[in-house]
Amino acid sequence: MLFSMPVAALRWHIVLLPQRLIFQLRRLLSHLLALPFHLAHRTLVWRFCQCTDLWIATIYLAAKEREKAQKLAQQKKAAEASSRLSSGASTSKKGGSAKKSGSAAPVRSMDTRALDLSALNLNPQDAAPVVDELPPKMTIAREKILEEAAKALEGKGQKKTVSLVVIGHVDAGKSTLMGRLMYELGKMDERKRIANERASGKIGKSSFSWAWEFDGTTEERERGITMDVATQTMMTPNKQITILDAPGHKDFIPNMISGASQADCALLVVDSAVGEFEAGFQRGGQTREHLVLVRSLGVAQVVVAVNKLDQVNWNQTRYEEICNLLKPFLVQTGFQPMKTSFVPVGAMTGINLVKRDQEEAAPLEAWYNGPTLVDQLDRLEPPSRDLTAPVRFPISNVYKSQSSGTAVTGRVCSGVLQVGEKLRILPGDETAIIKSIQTEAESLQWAAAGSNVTLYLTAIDPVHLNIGSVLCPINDIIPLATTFTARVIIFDIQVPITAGASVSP
Ligand SMILES: Nc1nc2c(ncn2[C@@H]2O[C@H](COP(=O)(O)OP(=O)(O)OP(=O)(O)O)[C@@H](O)[C@H]2O)c(=O)[nH]1
Ligand SMILES: [Mg+2]
Repeated sequence: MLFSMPVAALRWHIVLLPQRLIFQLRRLLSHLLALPFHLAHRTLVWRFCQCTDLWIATIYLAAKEREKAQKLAQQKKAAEASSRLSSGASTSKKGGSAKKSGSAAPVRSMDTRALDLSALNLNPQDAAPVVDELPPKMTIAREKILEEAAKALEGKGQKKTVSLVVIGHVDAGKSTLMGRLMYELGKMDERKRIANERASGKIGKSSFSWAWEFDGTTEERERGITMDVATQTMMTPNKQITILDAPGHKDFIPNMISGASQADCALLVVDSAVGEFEAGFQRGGQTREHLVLVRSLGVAQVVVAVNKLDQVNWNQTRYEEICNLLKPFLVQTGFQPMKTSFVPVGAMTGINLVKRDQEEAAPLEAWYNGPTLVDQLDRLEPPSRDLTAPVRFPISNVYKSQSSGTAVTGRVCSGVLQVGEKLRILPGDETAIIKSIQTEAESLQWAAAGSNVTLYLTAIDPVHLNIGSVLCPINDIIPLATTFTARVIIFDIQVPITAGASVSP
């Protein structure tokens, strides 16, 4: 393409221009010769001139014809190339969102440098090759995954994984507690701490600086409340814990439920300040509501962090009062006393999270010598996981990432899945292929029951992916049902519900 113009110009100067000059010279010569003999040899000379003209014109036309033929051949070649390209484009459309994801995995590679598309007047965008995406293949035998997953469950060679939803009344200090814990465990560095402290101070929200580790959106930071579940991973001596920091405000209960539905255990944070604990624990308070919700979603173990004890001067009586109010309610909600534990903490100052050797911890040290919060979390036991059952992956969130395409997040409830596996999306008839599996920390080849992961999918249009849909194996889908039994939890109602009453979801 770059060289086609100079070559054409060169051809014109080297071949055609001299020919035209010769043509003009011969014409002049023939006229000069013809003049003296004009009358006598008029016919003869005229014919000679005509012949000369014809000869030169023939050469000129032949050159022109050759040039035209070459151009036509190029056009034909380019048209063939273009039709091959458009057939490539239609193949990628079949792949649905795969093309839109913009991920770099070209299916066809065509050497466009060899093609001269100039004659087609295509602009560069039209001529660009359409990038298609080859779905990855399954590479690991199912038996091998099952073997490795079983080893991980037993904690052989690696830490057991547990997911933990952080719940409690609004402003109990959930995000502050988790942010500070990240710092104490070395997951948040000093630079980040200082940056959060400065930036939160600038907008007059310095008391929320620890919470900023989890409250990441501008709106959350400006309003000083958590609105959606934020996820991070932390390591305790024996466990790898996925933290799901849920919102406490009642407006965001659906988001809290989405977090709780992905959790094995719960960390309930309560504010020990006088009047604050009571506000969360009374009817309609989120301490009560969250506990009922997590239990009904299958969570059986709960750690209660009694927070903000600095506000009551680390008063032991207040701590015990709170524990005594909560214990019967926990039993009533369905938590076994064996599976509940209590720990006094000061989230802001980091007291009794990982250690309590700070000066400010002295009043607590005077009456408490039990485990720290991390000790308690390290004792959480993951529930049994059904590895051999068919895959069930309820979608908690759907989004489109610029680099990797369509993504769904959630927890593998049962079975094992791997990169390259084709899954059915229920309800509906659509299928998708797993392009990659990600956790917060790493990229995986496979994931097993109990893992909270992000699946990047290919060969699916994102319109078919909805929160609440379930991914299943294509040959082992959730059976269809015409009736089902639901357990409905009713919180505050004004009028009693009677048989036959119509309800809206
Ligand atoms: N005095 C004192 N204040 C605390 C402590 N922990 C948290 N706070 C304050 O409590 C307020 C609320 O903290 P957050 O961490 O945002 O509370 P939250 O439970 O995450 O709130 P939502 O997620 O919106 O329900 C902030 O102003 C914190 O500074 C503590 O140990 N002592
Ligand atoms: Mg919060």
